[in-house]
Amino acid sequence: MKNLLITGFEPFGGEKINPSWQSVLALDGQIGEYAITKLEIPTVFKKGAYAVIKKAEEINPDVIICVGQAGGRGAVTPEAIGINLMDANIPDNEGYKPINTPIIPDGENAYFSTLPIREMVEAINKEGLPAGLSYSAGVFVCNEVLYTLLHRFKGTKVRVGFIHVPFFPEQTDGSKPSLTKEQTVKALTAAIKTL
Ligand code: PCA
Repeated sequence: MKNLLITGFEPFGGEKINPSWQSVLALDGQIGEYAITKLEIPTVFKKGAYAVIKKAEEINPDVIICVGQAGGRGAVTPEAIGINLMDANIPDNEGYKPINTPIIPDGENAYFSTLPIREMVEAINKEGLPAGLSYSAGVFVCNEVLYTLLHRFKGTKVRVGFIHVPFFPEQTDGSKPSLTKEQTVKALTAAIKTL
């Protein structure tokens, strides 16, 4: 049995729920040959990434997938790249709003995801659900978590990546795209089966 650590975020930006954690929480405890460990992490710079690293040091996962909300996106989007930049439009859940600040001052400019992101997109599409590659995880906490983890696990056997998911229907008046929890869980499950 292999180990997958999968995380979702707490709500942020005035939302009452975060579809990333709601969906992660609803995943089966075992998918294919992976035992699934689920973790909710704070939408707070540094603390979110630290929580993932701490749990990873405890359970030695083969793969880490972080899932986050991308309100306004209409598809489940595996992220291709994390960049060394924080440039927040809104404060994180502890009021920190870094502008034009590197995540790791002497770190690489960027790292590529080490997940099978193309296969994941294909697998989700095969379920009849919308998916696409994304080449920007933004410049808020999600990108910071992705970049920090790719930096931390570079050169190790641990595969690391990030998947953004749309709003749930109850988060929008219909003017923004959404996927239900059932659809999002189905998409994440299909993605995990490509590992
Ligand atoms: N989405 C935010 C941070 C937490 C989340 O779920 C982001 O895309 O940066």
